[in-house]
Amino acid sequence: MSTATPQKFEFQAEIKQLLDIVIHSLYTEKEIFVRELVSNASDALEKLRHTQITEKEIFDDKLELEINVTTDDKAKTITIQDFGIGMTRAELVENLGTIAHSGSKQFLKAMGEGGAKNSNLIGQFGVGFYSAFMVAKSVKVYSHSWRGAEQGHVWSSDGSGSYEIEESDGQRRGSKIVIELKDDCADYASDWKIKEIVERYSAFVSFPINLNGKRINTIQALWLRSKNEIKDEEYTEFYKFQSHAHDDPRLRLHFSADAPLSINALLFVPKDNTEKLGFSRLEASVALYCRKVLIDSKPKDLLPEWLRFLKGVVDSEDLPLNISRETMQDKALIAKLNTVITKRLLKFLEEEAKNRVDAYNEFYAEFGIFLKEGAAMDYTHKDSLVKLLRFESSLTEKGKTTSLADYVSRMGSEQKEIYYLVGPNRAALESGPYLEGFKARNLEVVFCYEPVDEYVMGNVREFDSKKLTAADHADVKLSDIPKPEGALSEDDTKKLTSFLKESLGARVEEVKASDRLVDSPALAVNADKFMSPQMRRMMKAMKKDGADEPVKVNLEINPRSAVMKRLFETHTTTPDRAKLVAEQILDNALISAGLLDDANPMVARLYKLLETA
Ligand code: FE6
Repeated sequence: MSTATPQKFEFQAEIKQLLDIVIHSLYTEKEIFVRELVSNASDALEKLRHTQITEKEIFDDKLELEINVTTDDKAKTITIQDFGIGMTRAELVENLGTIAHSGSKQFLKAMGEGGAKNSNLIGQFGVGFYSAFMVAKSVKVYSHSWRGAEQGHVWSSDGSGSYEIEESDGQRRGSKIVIELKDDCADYASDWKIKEIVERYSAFVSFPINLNGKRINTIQALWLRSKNEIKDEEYTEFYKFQSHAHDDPRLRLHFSADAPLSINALLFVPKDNTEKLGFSRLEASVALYCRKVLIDSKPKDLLPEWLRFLKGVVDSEDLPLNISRETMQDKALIAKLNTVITKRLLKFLEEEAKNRVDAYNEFYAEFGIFLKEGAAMDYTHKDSLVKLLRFESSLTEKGKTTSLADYVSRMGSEQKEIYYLVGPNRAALESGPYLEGFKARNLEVVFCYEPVDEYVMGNVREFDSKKLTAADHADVKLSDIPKPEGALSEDDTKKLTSFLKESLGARVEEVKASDRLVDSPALAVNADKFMSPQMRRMMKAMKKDGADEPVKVNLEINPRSAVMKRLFETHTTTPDRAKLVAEQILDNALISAGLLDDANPMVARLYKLLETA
């Protein structure tokens, strides 16, 4: 049979169907044809590299292992050329023209099973070449096999149902795919557009890619190289490239795993938390790759929400390129990746916290809020996350922090709970009335300064089997300490608390003698099981229902304080004035608790008291 004249072939029915599906289901992502053809070229080069090791005779053996992309906006063509293993005539026919070619049937099946619209499918099954017909009026494939004895050929088709093959002289080794673009796809003949697409999807292909003679991929897939060969500057350069960042990374984690999944990951924590600076909420931006080819630059479920501050790359060979958020199987695979990577990252942070305390604390000051979010919301990793939290406390110096584990190690044997107070800053908590009872008993209190802390502590609930307890809550029971001299007797105290309850009426749930006051005359403790003062403030700020209901507080008084002793004397002699004082004491306590909504009545009353002072 002579092959010198063009031979015409009909596409098999299955191929027509395949072409049809590719063209019609992926038309929203036409640009991926570039990724597919570049991936094919890269695979062909990789195969040649292997062949060079085992075979002596290679056609055109001096050629560089590189990919050349050229565009011609006048002729409306784009050409992708590789010097890889190339195809013989038989291979050209076989690779395209027969459905026997392994991937096609599976591909059709997968597309039918909900994979349509998924551009990753197509590379997976080795049918990426077909995507060229989304943008092509006609496609010509010039190819010469690495086997020297072969002739070169050109395959051509307009994708409508048939193709031709004829001999072609003067071919270099490898394949050259020339696409004559449809009129409405002429964009793909523009240099900048192709540059953008190649940089997006194929930036880490290991062979040089030249676009119109200029090298465009200069950054390596660092995550696949071994750690001890990589310099800090290379990591930084990679981080800046990958994350479009201008800062230096604060922390990095480069690791690989083989079981249960093959993973190569390179993760970075940036210098600054931009959410804290008031920028918008971060989006997941650790990109997912399979063997250096981008699958998704913002995969939503690859990492938990609270890790949205991470940058970098996860590459897994085990991913089917047809990964989809729809199928159960793939969801499970991503979930598995998620767990493995999150666990590894938590282990890394734990090591940092232990071995590089200052760096960890600086990281925590910037990004700790995300760990708190995780501790409160992510039940799977809660325990590891709570260990990573840091707080100031009544026993730390200002600006120094403690872990809950260290707090627990300092607890006396009779202490059963971990106490915390939420307030705007250290000074406010130290001068408020709540701390003194704990101080007098040598009980450490964790200080929380962020509005979310209330919510976090409430959700975390316990650490190391010890309950986290708000030190300003009515349920806190403190042990007896010896009563100092000169306090009101128990009887007199009873009389005074009855008087106060009578005077204050519905404004208080209960009035009682306090076991937690040392210096202050009185304090208000939150008696609301469901709403803390901080929550109430937040709800008021958001104008939520329920925030306007009267607060439920207990008033606790200090029978040792001069104010109370004096009030006890006057409550029988000048009851009207004593009633005003009682109300003033309650308002003072509410101010300290951050629960006084309207100061005007208090100011008016104070003037009244001052009149007779
Ligand atoms: C995909 C054209 C059929 C090689 N190099 C490159 N592409 C390749 C192969 N493919 N298959 C092998 C393909 C075509 C037709 C399949 Br017709 F590009 N670059 Cl070795």
